Amino acid sequence: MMETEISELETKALDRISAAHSPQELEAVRVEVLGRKGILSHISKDMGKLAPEERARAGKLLNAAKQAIEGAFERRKQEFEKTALNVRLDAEWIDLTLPAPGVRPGSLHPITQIQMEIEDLFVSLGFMVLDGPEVETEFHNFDALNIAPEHPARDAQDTFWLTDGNLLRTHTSPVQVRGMERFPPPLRMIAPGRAFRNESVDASHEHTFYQLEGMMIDRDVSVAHLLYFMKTLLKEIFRREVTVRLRPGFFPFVEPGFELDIQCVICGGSGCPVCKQSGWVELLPCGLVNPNVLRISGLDPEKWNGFAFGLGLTRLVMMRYGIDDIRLLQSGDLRFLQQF
Ligand code: FA5
Repeated sequence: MMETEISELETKALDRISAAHSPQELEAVRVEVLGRKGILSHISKDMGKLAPEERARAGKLLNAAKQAIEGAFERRKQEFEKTALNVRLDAEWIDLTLPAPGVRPGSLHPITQIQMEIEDLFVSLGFMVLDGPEVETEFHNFDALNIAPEHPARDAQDTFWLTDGNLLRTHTSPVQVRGMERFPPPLRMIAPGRAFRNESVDASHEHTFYQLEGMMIDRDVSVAHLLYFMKTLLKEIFRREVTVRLRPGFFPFVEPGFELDIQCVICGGSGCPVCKQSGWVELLPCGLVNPNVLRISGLDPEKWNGFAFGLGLTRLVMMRYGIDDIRLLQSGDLRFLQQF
């Protein structure tokens, strides 16, 4: 009688275990069948009432049933755990080859981009690219460029003087001098970099801005050579017709000297804060190297001459992209920078 009860119980329990839909359902079956107050322990208590012979048989059967049910329970439990793990792995799977969400790749600053374009152009024309210190000596920034001691450019209002007598270079022209000191002629060099002036800041003036110096020393260099290189530079950068004008300009280190201005692309020449209502933007002062400058650097002006120019790189970037305020360029404002 008890034996039938045990084998029916076993079949039913195994069916319920395999039919369980969730770990909770499975656990309920375990408590009900295998638990301390469960059916099996109930039956085992009842066994005390049986005759010893019958008890031995039923005991064996009960143990076998218990083992079978426990085994089935363990297997089903592991199945549930495996499924749960797979679900979690699926949900947490990350493709490490995808770009991280929300992080935009950066880009080069527009000044750097144009600087690199100009460097490529001049390298293709046989020029080398030189670097010079931003903290300069008075000699390289002024004396060697034939700028007299009483010249107003040396004034504390324009120049950031350092306490040791050096200064923050006011232009990239001292790299001309360093180039001549280091490399014997013929010499073709450009030198991009920062310049610093103690000036009040407005839409077209910064205290820290970029220039790009250029110099060519050779025999019989003429204004025609200078204009050829300046035109090539502007054509390459703007890739469209821009109106320029050339007028005499005075710089102690060139003779003759010129100012090459570009018609303001912000207002089309009608006048705005960038061009100070003049319609023109000073961009590219240049000229033939003053013989005194050659002499100071140890070159014989009877044998060598050349041209030099000092491109206002920051202003060029403004004209190329139609930027109407120079302060945007070094503002670090991502809304501005992300456009490039
Ligand atoms: C000079 O600095 C000369 N060293 C240039 C030169 C080199 C002439 C070689 C002849 C031969 P200037 O002070 O004009 O020149 O400055 C050159 C350019 O730098 C200007 O045309 C302008 O485009 C730019 N610039 C000057 N001051 C500022 C400023 N505060 N902010 C932004 N750009 C400026």
